[in-house]
Amino acid sequence: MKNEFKELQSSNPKELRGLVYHFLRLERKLFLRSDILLEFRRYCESAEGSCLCKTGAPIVVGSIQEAAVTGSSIYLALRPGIARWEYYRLDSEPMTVEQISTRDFLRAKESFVQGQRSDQESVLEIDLRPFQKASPKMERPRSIGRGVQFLNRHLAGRLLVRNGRGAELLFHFLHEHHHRGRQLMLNAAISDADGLKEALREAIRFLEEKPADTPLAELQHTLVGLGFEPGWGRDAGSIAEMMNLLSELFEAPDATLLEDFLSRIPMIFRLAILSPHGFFGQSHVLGKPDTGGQVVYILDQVRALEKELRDSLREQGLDDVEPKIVVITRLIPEAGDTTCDMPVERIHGTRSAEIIRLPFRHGNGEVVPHWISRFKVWPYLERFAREVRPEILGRLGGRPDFIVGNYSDGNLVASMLAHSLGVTQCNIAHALEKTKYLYSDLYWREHEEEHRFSCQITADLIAMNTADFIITSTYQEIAGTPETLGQYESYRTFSLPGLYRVRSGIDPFDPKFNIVSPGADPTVFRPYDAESTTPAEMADDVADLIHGGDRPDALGGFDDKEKPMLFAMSRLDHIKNMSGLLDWYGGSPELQEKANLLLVGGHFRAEDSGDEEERGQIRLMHDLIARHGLQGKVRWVVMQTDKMKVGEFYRYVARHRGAFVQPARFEAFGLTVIEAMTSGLPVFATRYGGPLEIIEDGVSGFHIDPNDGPAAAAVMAEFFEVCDRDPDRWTGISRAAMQRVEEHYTWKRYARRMLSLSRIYGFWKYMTNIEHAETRAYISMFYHLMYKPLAERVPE
Ligand code: UDP
Ligand code: LCN
Repeated sequence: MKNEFKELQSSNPKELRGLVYHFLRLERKLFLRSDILLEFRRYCESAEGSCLCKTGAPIVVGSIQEAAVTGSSIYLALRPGIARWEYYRLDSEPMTVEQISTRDFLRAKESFVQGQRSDQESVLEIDLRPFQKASPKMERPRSIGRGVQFLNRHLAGRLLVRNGRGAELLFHFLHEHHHRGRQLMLNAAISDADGLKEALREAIRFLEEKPADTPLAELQHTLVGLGFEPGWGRDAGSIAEMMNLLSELFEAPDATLLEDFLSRIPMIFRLAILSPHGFFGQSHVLGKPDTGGQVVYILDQVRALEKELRDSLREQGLDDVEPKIVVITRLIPEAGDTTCDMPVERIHGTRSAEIIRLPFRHGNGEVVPHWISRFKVWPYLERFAREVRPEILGRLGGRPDFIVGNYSDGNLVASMLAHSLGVTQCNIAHALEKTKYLYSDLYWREHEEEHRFSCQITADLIAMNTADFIITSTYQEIAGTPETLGQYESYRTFSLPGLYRVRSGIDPFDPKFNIVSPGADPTVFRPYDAESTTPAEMADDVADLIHGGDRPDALGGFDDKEKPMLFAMSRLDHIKNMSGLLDWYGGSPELQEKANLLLVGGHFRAEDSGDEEERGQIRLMHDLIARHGLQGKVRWVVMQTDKMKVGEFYRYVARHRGAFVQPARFEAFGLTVIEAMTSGLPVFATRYGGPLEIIEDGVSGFHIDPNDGPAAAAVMAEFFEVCDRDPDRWTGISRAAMQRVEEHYTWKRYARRMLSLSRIYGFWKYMTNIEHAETRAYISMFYHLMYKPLAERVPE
């Protein structure tokens, strides 16, 4: 953008100066992108600035993400492309434009909080770039989120082709595989890569003479004699196919062949998944504080992974090997109506997966009996990690093949455990709070009492950098869109004034990022027009909850029951914006004319809620219903904790040709969007976060802007209007929604992809020793000198 700025300065100096003054006159310190665009538009509408819109200014201004004003200078952060940043300072007298460093930009922002001190005092600076120099880096924004594939392409070329050393390494790698002391893949009869090539030729000859369905048991004796242990396949056909893949790889190495080959090797048997906070259980937990989609995600993930692992072990000829997955969480003695006080709980729908619970303990060893907000768990995590370690080893019968962390606390514990056990660490964020709360970094002190972002952001930075790979649900989670920054990208450069300044925290181009999107449980969420398997009693109850009369768990009702429904369901957090939806609906007679509003979530008596934020939302919702006179048009059903019933809600609304609304101010991913689309509901969902990527606007649903309620209401009203005239419109969107989910968002696809990535990653970790030892050492110092003191300050 440097040249564009120069050009502008020489062609329109007067107008550029005018623009700078326009911003200075506003006497604001910080501007977000939306404010900047608005003010630029205003300036261009004035006589003074009108000619700017015909210059390069709209492009330059369009790429500004943030501006900070100090005195007569404006500091700008420009994002000319996805995950690319440049910083500038504009001075008014005399008018100059200068490109500045990240440090100078951050320093200017810090000065709002720190005053002049930020200029004078030295501050801890974190810069991880030097550690990343040795690892291969992607360059194209399109490659972001496909890290392991990139590694595979990059390293296959480098390692396997060059001077034959790759073949020898590959041979040693195949020798490594065993399960509980039993050798798999190769035995001592083969002693080097040439021997392996020769043995492969013989084995393939032998196998190809047999009928393809000859079972392994009949072949095993000969194969073992040739040097091949179980793990290659279940019958002559599949074993020969796998062996041919390897022969081909030896002959002409190729990344796709390699991926195919690695995806079939029995490398993964045992997994530990961490989710310490919240009420983690299988029933009565949804809607409890801090327990939302993450629990749904993990339970569905475990079911899908166990099944995929078992299927692949069968394909590999290892029917007798049982995979084992454990989910580790905290035990909460005061667990109410949940099972969160049970040390062990079997996971329904799996053969052997378990939830293992260990309590948090105070420094003196006493068990913490009550629930603790996810924002305040920090002082307990190190001890928790120490205490769960032997439990994991005991339950799994050895070290896990990899450890998956969930959310900031789970990822930090995963980081400690993966290090102490020497295994691969995989992170899943679910939601990074940093981007959810405006200026949570800059004004961290204001949040400290309630949110402790100093701990959370520091924990995130630590866990991101120690992770071997990171799984995200969408692309935007990593790197945003051309206009907006990604959730991970927000950790690239930032300051916690008075604590530290990050010049380079995480790079969205890092190959550790991999997009693997979740789905919806197919046994619960089905198309509305599929044959019903819902028990009649449950179906009747759902119908009564929606269209019935007064009940203790449902408030309000519909005067005109023939109208389709707009359905929304979520926790009653401020950010979920259910009250916003109610307000838009209340403000739009057209929408009220076309549809009723069905809300599911929370409680409708504030005194029933244990959460202050929720109580505020409940009061606001009652107020809005009264203020807009919505009686007879709105039904409010309390949160639903039975998933089967939730599935029936979606289908019921779809059978009545309604639609689903996800009005959140920001939604990291949005499982309800996937559930609704799977059920065949047209969905109107926030354009901030995951739904922007899940839905193709106007094709498989609609994007709405939660900051423009009237426009959102108009889009919904228009949709129902069109459907009145043309019922095929509803069917078209409904079909496209189901197809979109089927093609991109299923747990089966997720499990296959995640296991394949883990195997490929495991292979390259072995081949190249991509340990991040230096990063670990640096981060370990950061943990001890920064994180621990911050965590100790959180009152226990
Ligand atoms: N949910 C539910 N009952 C409710 C509200 C929500 O079962 O009353 C479920 C919903 O079906 C979804 C999850 O909770 O599976 C919410 O996940 P999402 O990703 O939409 O949001 P989160 O709560 O994780 O922010
Ligand atoms: C947390 C969120 O905020 C949601 O957007 C996700 O769908 C959920 O976790 C599951 O990943």
